[in-house]
Amino acid sequence: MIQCYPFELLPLPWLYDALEPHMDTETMFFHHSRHLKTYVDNLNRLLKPYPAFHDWTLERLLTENKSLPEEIRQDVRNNAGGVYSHQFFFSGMTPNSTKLSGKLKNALLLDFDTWEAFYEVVFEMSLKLFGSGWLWLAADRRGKLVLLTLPNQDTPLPIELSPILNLDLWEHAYYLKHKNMRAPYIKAWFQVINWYEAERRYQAILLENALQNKPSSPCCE
Ligand code: MN3
Repeated sequence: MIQCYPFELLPLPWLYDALEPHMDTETMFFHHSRHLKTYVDNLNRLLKPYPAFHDWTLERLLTENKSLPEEIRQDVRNNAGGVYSHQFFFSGMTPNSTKLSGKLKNALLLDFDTWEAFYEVVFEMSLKLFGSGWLWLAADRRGKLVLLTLPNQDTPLPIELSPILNLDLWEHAYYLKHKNMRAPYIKAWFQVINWYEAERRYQAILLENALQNKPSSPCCE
């Protein structure tokens, strides 16, 4: 779905209590209706006086952030990043039971050998991120998987990585239920990852990469 100014608070793909007991109702309510809404409102307020950017998508505001006027550049980066990351995070979770499968499973096992090894790396990286930020599973232009953590509301888009999954590591994502304990929250996230959506995203990235790498003129011998 292509979104431009004025951005809207999109509804969650499920009810606030749908991810219980893994993600609690109160956190989901505040996370969506307060935190995400604030990013949406701030982004609209920032862009309102700049009609030249009203047809820019969230992705473009982030990848071409350096082209924005300096006085709004960092705030747009933070708030467009906040909108993009949260929408991506929420739609990457589901109350339905899904399984890692397909091309993403193959790529993941190629890099990490076993599911357990992948789990350990994600867990450790998420635990180690100091301060607020996100864990991202992304793919590069060749479809190779990349795991990284980024601070604040930064996304992998400006460094030419296409995201597959992300995990919110800001304290507001878990404090109401787990207080200062990040580890049980990371574990809970693994219970609600939408692996079908992750596979759909990965296949879309591979398709786009293939189209971009296609020679522009037909090869004739
Ligand atoms: Mn958040």
